[in-house]
Amino acid sequence: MPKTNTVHSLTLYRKMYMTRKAEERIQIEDKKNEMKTPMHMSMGEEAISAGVCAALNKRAQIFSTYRTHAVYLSATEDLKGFFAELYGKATGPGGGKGGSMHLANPKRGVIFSSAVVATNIAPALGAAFANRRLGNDKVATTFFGDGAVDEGVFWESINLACLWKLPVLFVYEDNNLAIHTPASIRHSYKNIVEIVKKFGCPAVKYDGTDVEKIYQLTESALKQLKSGPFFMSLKYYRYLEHVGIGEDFNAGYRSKEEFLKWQKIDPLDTQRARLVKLGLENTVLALEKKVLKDINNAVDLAKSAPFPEPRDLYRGVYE
Ligand SMILES: Cc1ncc(C[n+]2csc(CCOP(=O)(O)OP(=O)(O)O)c2C)c(N)n1
Ligand SMILES: [Mg+2]
Repeated sequence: MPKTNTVHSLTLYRKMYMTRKAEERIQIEDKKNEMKTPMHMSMGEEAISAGVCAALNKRAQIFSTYRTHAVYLSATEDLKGFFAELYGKATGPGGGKGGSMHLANPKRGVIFSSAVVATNIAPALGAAFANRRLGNDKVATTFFGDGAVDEGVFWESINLACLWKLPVLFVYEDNNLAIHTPASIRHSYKNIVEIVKKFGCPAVKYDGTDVEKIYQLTESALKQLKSGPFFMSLKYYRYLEHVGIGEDFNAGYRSKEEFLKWQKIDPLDTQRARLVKLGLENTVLALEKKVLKDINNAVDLAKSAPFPEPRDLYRGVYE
């Protein structure tokens, strides 16, 4: 593998490792009840965010759901801001008022995150329209789940994006669940990709656990955006409960066996094995050590940072 590709493969792994370990740290810290924010964890979906965000790089202009952790860290690698925001501190990118569901940092490519399902789709069209007029190189990208396509705004957005040939990247994160409800009793169709194609939008269905493949897919999608939107459907398995830091295999809507099957193709394990095969084990170990140190540092800093001032209550809300 050429050197540039090696560096790039390590970057993909770093983004995923950072997300997974930051969330494992959340699982420890959250029990202390100092982070007053509902957690929608990303475990299982790291390859999607890392692959797409690495390909977007500085061109990222992301509109995210409330399941923000992987997207935010993959786009920004900003552990300090991440933990500060979770602890509700003034040093967070949302001034401590956004929390886990509203992680955003427009200067670093994450425009906003919304807790209201599907509200982060249509604004990406507006951004794409503006980008085209301004002639800049930004890529309006919306990440959304299989629950979001149950809303009319998704279909209106696909329609308009195709009609106006807007350069929007649609990233459909398919975990087959809207909270506890499987797609089979929500969708009257089996294959969304085939429907989206009928609007005239190039669309592909892909494995959402292989970060290298997702990176390559995004790179090829970026080349096609000049002629209109691109839709990618990426299948993954949500490891944890819908909201919260724990497992929920005793809730009765899915089985632990299913989880164990998906764990065999865990995105981090796949990429790590690849890097080790390339003779990079020591580099990987050093990378992991550095990320863990950065997480410790970010948590310490967040804990000791000040809360926002009462006079800043409305700052950043309407301005
Ligand atoms: C407009 C709206 N309707 C309902 C809800 C309640 N709700 C929160 S998450 C969710 C499921 C969304 O599933 P999906 O889009 O697949 O995302 P995932 O949680 O699987 O990542 C629902 C229905 C909401 N937040 N907003
Ligand atoms: Mg879902």
